[in-house]
Amino acid sequence: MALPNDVDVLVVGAGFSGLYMLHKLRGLGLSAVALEKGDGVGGTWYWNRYPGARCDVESPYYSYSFDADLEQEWEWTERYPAQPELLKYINHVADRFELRKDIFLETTAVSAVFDESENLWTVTSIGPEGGHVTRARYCIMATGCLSSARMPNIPGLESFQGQLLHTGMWPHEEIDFTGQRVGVIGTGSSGIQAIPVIAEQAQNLQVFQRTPNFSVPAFNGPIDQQWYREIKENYPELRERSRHTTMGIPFQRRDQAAIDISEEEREQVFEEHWPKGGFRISSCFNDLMRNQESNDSLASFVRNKIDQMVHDPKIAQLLKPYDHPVTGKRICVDTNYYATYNRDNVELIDVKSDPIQEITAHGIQTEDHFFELDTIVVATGFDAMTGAMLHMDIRGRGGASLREHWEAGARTYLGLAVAGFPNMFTIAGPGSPSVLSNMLTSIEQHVEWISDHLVHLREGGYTSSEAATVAEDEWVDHVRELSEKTLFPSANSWYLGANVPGKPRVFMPYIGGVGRYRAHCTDIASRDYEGFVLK
Ligand code: FAD
Ligand code: N01
Repeated sequence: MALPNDVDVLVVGAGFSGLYMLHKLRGLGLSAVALEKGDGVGGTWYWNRYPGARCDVESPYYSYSFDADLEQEWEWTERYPAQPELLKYINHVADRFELRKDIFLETTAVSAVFDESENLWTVTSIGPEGGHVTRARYCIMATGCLSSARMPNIPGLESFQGQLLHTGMWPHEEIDFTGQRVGVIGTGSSGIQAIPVIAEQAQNLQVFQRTPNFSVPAFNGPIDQQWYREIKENYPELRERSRHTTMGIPFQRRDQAAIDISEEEREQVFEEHWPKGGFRISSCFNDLMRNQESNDSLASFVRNKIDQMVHDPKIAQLLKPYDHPVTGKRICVDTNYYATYNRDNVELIDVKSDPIQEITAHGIQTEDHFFELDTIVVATGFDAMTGAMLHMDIRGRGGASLREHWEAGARTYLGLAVAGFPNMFTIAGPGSPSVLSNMLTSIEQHVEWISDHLVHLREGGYTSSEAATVAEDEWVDHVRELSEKTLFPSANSWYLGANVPGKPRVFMPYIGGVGRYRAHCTDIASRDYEGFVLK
C-alpha cells in the first residue's frame, strides 16, 4: 500500500510507543499511519542487537498491559528478557493487532511543518519510493529517547580497515568474534552488557574505559515458573500498583532513610538486597539520591563488591566509579561483568590516564601504546532524549523551528507537548519520567493520555491543541527544581546532555516518579486540559 497523502494522525516511529499509539488510534476510529526508519518494527530492540543486549526490568513487567489476553498468552522464558526475545514479542504484537498495514518501513520523516491556516501538519518523508508529503491533523513523535546513536569524535575513525560496529546500529547478521582481536570503546550499559559475551568468543579483548560506571548483577536465569504464575494470576493488581510507584515496577522503594540507621545496619540491608538482583539494591532506602552520605555508603558497598569479584587489585581499583553518585547515571544491570576482567584474554585500558589519540587503519593509538585490532566495537551511547526529534526540521506556528526553541535545552509541557507547536505530541519526551522509569509503564500512560485528549478535542469540536507558553515555562522550572533537590545533576550523565559536546546542560527527565506524574497529568485532564490552549 502506498503512503497516503492525508490522514488524521501521523506517528513517527514504530517501537513500543509507536505501535501502541497506532493501535489506540485505530480504536478511536481515526485514520493513522506510522513512519519507521528501520526495515522492521521494534525501535530500541530492532537497532540494539549487540551480544548480551538485555532488559534491566523483569520480563513480566517490561511488557504491554493493555490487553489481558496478550498478557496471559505470551510466555517469557527468562527473568530479564534478551533482545531477540523482546524483538519477537514486539513483532508478535504487530501481527496480533494487525498493525503492519499502516506502518511504512525504511521511511524517514525529515521535516514536519505546521500549516496554521488549516491546522494541519505537512510531513515530508523519504522512503523506498522516494520523497512523499503527508498531511495530518495531528503529528505524534514516538521517535525514542535513545534512538540517535552517536559515533565518538575520535580522529581517524573512518580510516579503520577492520570491522567497525556501533552497539546501537548493530548489523542483522551474526557476528563471530572467534579468533579476533577486539577493542570495545565505552563502558556504559551497552559496553557492560556486550563485554562479557564478546570476551567468551574473542581471542583478545581490550576494553577502553574512560569513566567507570556502577554496575550490579542481574542474577538472570530461566524465569521462575511459580513466580511467573503468581504474576499472571495477579496481573491487574500488579499493573495498577506499578502505575503509582516511582519507577513503574510493582515494588516500591523501602520507606526508610539510610541516614537514620547505623553504617552496620545499612550494610546489612545492602547485603540482603544485593542477591535479589538489578534495581532492588537501589530501592532499598528512600534517601539514596537525596543524601550524599546515604549514597556514599551504597557506593562504597558496591566498590567492596568489585574488590571481591575482581582478582587483580589494580584492575579492581580502575573499575571503581569515583565521580558520580550511584544511580546518578542509569545503573547498569549486568551478567558477569566484573568477573570478565579475571580472564586472561581481557585487558582494561584506562584511557583517562592514557587517552586515545587516534584510530588508524589497523587499531587504536593511545598516547603511550598502539593496540592492533580486527574489530572495534563502539559503545559510546546516544544523543539522548532530543537527538531524534532535532534530526528532523520541525516547524510550528509562524515557521518557528524546534531547533531554535530548544537551543538552550528541551522545553515541553508535561513532556507531552511544546508551546508554539500545536497538534504535536511527544511520547516519553523530555520533561516526563521516561528514562528514569520502566519505560513500558510510562509509554502506556502517555499513549492513553494522548488518546483521551484526542477524544476530548473531537467531542469539543476543536481542531487545535497547543501548550501555553506560561504552562511550559512553569513545567520546565518545576522539572529543574525537582532535580536540584537530588544528587542527579552532580553526575555528568546523558540525562543532562553531558555526553554530547556543546549540548546545553539541562536535566531532561522528570524526577518526581511515575505515580506522581500520572496523578498530575490526570488532574490536568480533569481540569479541562489546563495549560493547553484549545481552539
Ligand atoms: P524506540 O524504541 O527508540 O523507537 C523509536 C523509533 O523511532 C525507532 O525505531 C527509530 O528508528 C524511529 N525513528 C526515529 N526518528 C525517526 C524519523 N525521523 N523517521 C522515522 N522513524 C524514526 N528501557 C527500560 O525501561 N528498560 C530497559 O531495560 C531498557 N533497556 C534499553 C537498552 C538499550 C540498549 C537502549 C538503547 C534503551 C533501553 N531502554 C530501556 C529504553 C528503551 O528505549 C525503551 O524502553 C523503549 O524501547 C522505547 O520505545 P520507543 O518506542 O519510545 O522508542
Ligand atoms: O551509552 P552511555 P550506553 N572515548 O552514554 C564512553 C540504556 N541502556 O549505550 O562516561 C572513550 O551510557 C563513555 O565514557 P564517559 C540505559 O538507559 C540500557 O552504554 O563519557 N569513551 C561511556 O562509558 C543507558 O544509560 C541497557 O567518560 C567514550 C560510554 O562510552 C543508555 O541506554 C543496556 C567516548 C557511553 O555510555 C545508554 O547506554 C544498554 C570517547 N570518545 C543501554 N565517548 C540495559 O541494561 C563516549 N565514551 C537495560
